[in-house]
Amino acid sequence: MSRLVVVSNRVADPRKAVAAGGLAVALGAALSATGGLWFGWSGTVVEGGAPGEGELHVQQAGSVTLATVDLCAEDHAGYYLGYSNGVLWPVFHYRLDLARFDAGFINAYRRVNQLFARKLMTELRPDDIIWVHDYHLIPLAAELRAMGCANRIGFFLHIPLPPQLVLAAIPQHEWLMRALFAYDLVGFQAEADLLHFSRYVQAEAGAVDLGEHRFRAFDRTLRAGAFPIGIDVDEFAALTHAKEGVDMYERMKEEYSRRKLLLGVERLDYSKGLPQRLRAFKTLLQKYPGNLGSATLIQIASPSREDMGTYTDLLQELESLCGAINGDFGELDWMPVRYIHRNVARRRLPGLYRVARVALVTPLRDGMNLVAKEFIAAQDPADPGVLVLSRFAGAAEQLKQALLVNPYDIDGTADTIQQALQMPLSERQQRHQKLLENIRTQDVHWWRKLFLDALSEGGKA
Ligand code: GDG
Repeated sequence: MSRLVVVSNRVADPRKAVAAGGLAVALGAALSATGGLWFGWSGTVVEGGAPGEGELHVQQAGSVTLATVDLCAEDHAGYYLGYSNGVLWPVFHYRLDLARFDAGFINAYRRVNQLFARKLMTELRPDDIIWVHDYHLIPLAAELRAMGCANRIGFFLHIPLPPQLVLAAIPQHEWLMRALFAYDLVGFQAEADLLHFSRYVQAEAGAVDLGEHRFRAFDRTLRAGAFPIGIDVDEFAALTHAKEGVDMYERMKEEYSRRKLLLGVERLDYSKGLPQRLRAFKTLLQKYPGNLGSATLIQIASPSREDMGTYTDLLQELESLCGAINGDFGELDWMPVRYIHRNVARRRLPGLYRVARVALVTPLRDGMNLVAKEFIAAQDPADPGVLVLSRFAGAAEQLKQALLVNPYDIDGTADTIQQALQMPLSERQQRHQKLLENIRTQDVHWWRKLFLDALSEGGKA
C-alpha cells in the first residue's frame, strides 16, 4: 500500500489534533491509518537567515513522521505575508482592491516552493502518493517534477477559484495555472470553482477538454473535480456532549434564557463579511423593534494575520460598528452586541453553537465554510437553531435547507434573520434533519476518501 504524504503550509501533530480542529483530525487520521509523512513550514522564522535556505526538522509523532522546514524572515515576508496572503488570498476572494502586486513577492514565493521541493525530495519514496494543500503551494508539483519526481501528486484548493478575468489580474496568472498542470489531480471545493477553472484553462491556456473533467495542456493531462470538504461530525458531536461543551451550553442557556441569541464565529478576515453582518443586525433592530431588549449577537472574531495592514483597518471598523450599535440601542440591562476579539477554546464552541437560536454565516466569498457545518452538528434535533448562510459560501451548494442570503443586501439579510428568529419549531426540525443528513453523508472522511481514491485510481495522467 502506498504511503500518504501530506504537504501543507502548517503542520499539526495528529496527537494534539482536537485542539487544532477538524481538518487536522482528518488528515492526521488518514496519515495514521497507513503511517505517513506530513511536510510543511515549522512555524519558525529565522531572523537574518539566508533566503531559500532553511533547516529541516524530522520527528516522529506516533506512526506519522512530521518533517518541517524553517523560513528566514525575508522568505516568510515575501512568500507568506506577501504573495500568499497579500496577492493570492485577496484575488481568489475577488478582492482585487486589496491585492498588493509587489514584484518582489513572487521571487520569495517561488524560492520557498523550491526550498520545500528540495527538502521534500530527500524524504520521498518512489510509490508515495503526495497530497498538496492550498494556495501557498500551487507551484510545488512543478518544482518537484523539475527535480525528477514521478510520483502521483494531487492538489486541493481550500479557497475559491475566481472567474477568468479576475484571475487574469494577477501578473503571474499564466505561470500559476500552468504550474497546476504538473499535478495529476486538482480538487476544488465547489462546482462554481470547477467551472471557473474549466473556462480559464480553455480560454487562456488553450486546454483541450477531454471529457469527465480531464484537460490537456502544456503536454500534460490533469483531472479536475469538486470535492466539497466536510467536518468530522462524530468528533464534533462528542465534543458537544463532553463536559466543557455541556458546561458552556448550560451556563449560556441560563444567561440568555430571556434573550434570543444570534452567533457568528470566524477568524477576523475581510472575506467573512463582518461589517455587512453588523449593519444587517442594526437594520434588524431598527426594522423589527420587537427584538429590542432581546436579540443579542455574540460575534467571535478570532485574531488572524494581525501583522497585515488590511486586517488592522477591519479591526478598527468592527470595533467602531459594535460600539455604535451598543451606544445607540443598548440598555442598562441589555447590550445588543458582544464582540470578542480572542480565540475561544475549541471544546467550548459546540456548547455556544447549541445555545444559539440563529447562526450568521455570511461571508462575501468563502471556499466552503466549516462553521456552518459545525453549527448544524452541534444542534439539538428536537429544538434546533436556524442557519442563515451566504449564497457566496461554497457550503451553499450543499446546504440548501439553510436560509440563503446575499450578504451585500443589508435589508434582505435583516429580513431573513427576522424570518429565522420567527421560524416555527416544525420547520426548524425539518430543515435541520435534512442539513444533518447532508453533513453526515458528506463528512470529512467521505471527502478524504473521494479525493484519495480519485488520485490513486484515476488520477494518473
Ligand atoms: C479555509 C477556507 C474552508 C474560528 N474561530 C475560532 C475557531 N474557529 C474555527 C472554526 C472552524 C475554523 O476555525 C474556520 O474554518 P472555516 O472553514 O470557516 O474558514 P477558514 O479558516 O477561512 O478556512 C474555508 C476551510 O479552509 C477548509 O477547507 O472551509 O472556506 O477559507 O473550524 O470552528 N476555533 C477556535 N476558536 C475560535 O475562536 N478554537
